[in-house]
Order: sequence, then C-alpha cells, then structure tokens
Amino acid sequence: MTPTDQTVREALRHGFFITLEGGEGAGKSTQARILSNRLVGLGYDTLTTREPGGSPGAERLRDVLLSGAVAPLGPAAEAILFSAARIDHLDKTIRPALAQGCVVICDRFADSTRAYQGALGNLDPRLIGALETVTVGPTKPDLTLMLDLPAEVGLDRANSRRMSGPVDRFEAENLSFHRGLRQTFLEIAAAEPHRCKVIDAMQSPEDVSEQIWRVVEGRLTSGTKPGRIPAVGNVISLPTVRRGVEAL
Ligand code: T5A
Repeated sequence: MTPTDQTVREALRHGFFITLEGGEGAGKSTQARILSNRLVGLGYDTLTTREPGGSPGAERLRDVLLSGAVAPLGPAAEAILFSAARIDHLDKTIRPALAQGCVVICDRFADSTRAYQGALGNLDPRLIGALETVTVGPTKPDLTLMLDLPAEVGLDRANSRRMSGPVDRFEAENLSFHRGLRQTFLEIAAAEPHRCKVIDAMQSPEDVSEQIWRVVEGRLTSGTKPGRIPAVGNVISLPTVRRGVEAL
C-alpha cells in the first residue's frame, strides 16, 4: 500500500483522521510516534498532534487544565475548557491538515472528554453531547484506536516514566476512577464498532504497533472511508504541514 495506489488516493481526498484513546500510560504517545514514522516511511503526509493542546492557544489551556487550577470549578467547567481548546486545535491544526489530504494522528480527542469529564465526572450526557456537537461537528475521527490495559499497569508505566516528577491533575485521581475510565472507553468502543478498534496494550510496544498497523492498513486500503463535509470557515492555508511534521 502506498499513497500512489488509486484506492488510497481516493480515500485520502479529505485526509484521514486517527485518534488514540485510553487510560494513563496506555502507550498512546509511543504508538502515535511509531505509526507516524511508519506512514511517513511509506510516503504519507502525516501530522501528529495531541490533546489537550496541538495549537498555540490550546497548549496554553493545556497548562491550565493539567495544573489542576480548574478542578475546583468542577467537571462541567473542565469539559467546557477542554472543548474550547479543541475548537482552537481543530480550526488551527486538524482541519487544515485534513483539507490538505494528510493522515492526522491525534493523541486523545473527544472520547477523553466523554470519559474523564462525562462519565467519571457524572455530567449530564446531554451536556457532553452538545459540547461535542458544537466543537467537533462533522470532523469526527475516521478511526479511533482504544489502547486497553488494566488501570494499575498503565499507572505503573506512567509513574516510572515520570520518575520523581509531580503527578498531574488526572493522574492524581484514585484507582477506582482509573478503572472506571477503562470501562468507559470499552463501552464507547462497543457502541461505535465501525469507528473504534480496541487494541491490547499489554503486549510489547512492537506487538502493539503491529496490531495497530493491521487496522490502519485495512482502513486506508478499504476505500470505505465516509466522505467528510468540510467545515465552514476553515479554509486556512497551512504552510507548515509537510511530510511527518509534528504539530508542536
Ligand atoms: N484529558 C484529556 C481529559 O480529562 N479530558 C480531555 O478531553 C482530554 C483531551 C492529558 C490528561 O488530560 C486528560 C487525560 C490526561 O490525564 P497527558 O500528559 O497528555 O495528559 O497524558 P496522557 O494522555 O494520559 O498520556 P500518558 O503520558 O499518561 O501516557 P501514554 O501516552 O498513553 O503512554 P506513553 O506512550 O507515554 O507511555 C508511558 C510509558 O510506558 C512505556 C513508555 O516507554 C513510557 O515510559 N510504554 C510501554 N511499556 C511497556 N509496554 C508497552 N507496550 C509500552 N508502551 C509504552
């Protein structure tokens, strides 16, 4: 499979939007990097980005959110701020890259708001649904890779990577919160089986990346990608998007 194949070219006319989701330390950043390198090696225009963040404005909101400064205002305030960051990220980074036919790989996206603020914050699903409608609109992921592993294992991995550094706002939540996250991500995947694919994240990074590649390759070559309706007001030139460039 290469971008010169007719089916793949057609599928990438509106870009291809991949999100990685899962609990803390599931290996999302590691796999985003491996996948990006693989696609770039095959000649795909690829943009790797993350949430919260991914654009200068959203990165500023990331610092505020992960510092815990918004936590006392409650999960609704956090959900609204994550959504504000997402609007900027979509407008400045994701939609322009998709419009150029890029494969966009995003480390976390709207499913994280559904899980962390919605399900675990006990927010009214109508609020989360409404926020998602106005922020994401038609720019839904074509494929979501749910990296699944027991919460304890993910937290151990996150702890060893951080070493003695401080835990952030969400890592500091208790184990039952993190177990609830895992359950919620699995429920989201079960409810949207066409978009979501559960990946066994307990395996070695190499084996996880092979699972992911089988799925991505299958989707890119199937030519069954639903056409995306371009969002109004997002015709932004993006001179910085080129092969393999990171958003940050
Ligand atoms: N959040 C985010 C919300 O509450 N609502 C939202 O809407 C959004 C978008 C972001 C936080 O914001 C919250 C969720 C998060 O708490 P973050 O710093 O971006 O915080 O962190 P996370 O997204 O949680 O990601 P992590 O940094 O915790 O972990 P990753 O990216 O899943 O894991 P990774 O790749 O960094 O790996 C962690 C360690 O494990 C090793 C790696 O080398 C690394 O040391 N590792 C493995 N070890 C063994 N086997 C494997 N297969 C491994 N894969 C990686």
